[in-house]
Amino acid sequence: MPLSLPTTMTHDHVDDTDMVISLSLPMDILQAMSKKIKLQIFLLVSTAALIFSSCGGGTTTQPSTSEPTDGVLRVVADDTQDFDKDRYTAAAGVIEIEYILDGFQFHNLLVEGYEDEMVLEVENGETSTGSISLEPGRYILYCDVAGHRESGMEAQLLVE
Ligand SMILES: [Cu+2]
Repeated sequence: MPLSLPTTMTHDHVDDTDMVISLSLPMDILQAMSKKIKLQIFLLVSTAALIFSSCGGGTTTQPSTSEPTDGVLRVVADDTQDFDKDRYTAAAGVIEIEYILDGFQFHNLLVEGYEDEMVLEVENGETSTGSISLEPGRYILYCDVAGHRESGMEAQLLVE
């Protein structure tokens, strides 16, 4: 205990060991208490941070499955003959669609029953854009290249 040393040296008539014990004991308790409090505060803060980060993570990752903020419906196709999602959503009216190819194979994108309205085609990492006017309802997006729809290039489109 470095703090108790000067007091024990100046008061030589007082028993050294008593002074050391009486001075150092409350110090130890205080230090132990403050350490405990600090630990509790640290745990509290880290727990709060964990809750906040998990909440924030949940809200930031969630919107990707729903309607994009800029109103553009993005569909990503890849060479495994699949779309990035099984279900897309869009707002009713004129829907802007961005068909992004994450690969090289030729793919197209059609809305079942509306094949005459829009056909988007991509190849070699291209992005094709188009628009289609749809009423609220459930639609099917697909690629009509032979065998692709069956392989997984089919997705739901919910128009709200
Ligand atoms: Cu395809």
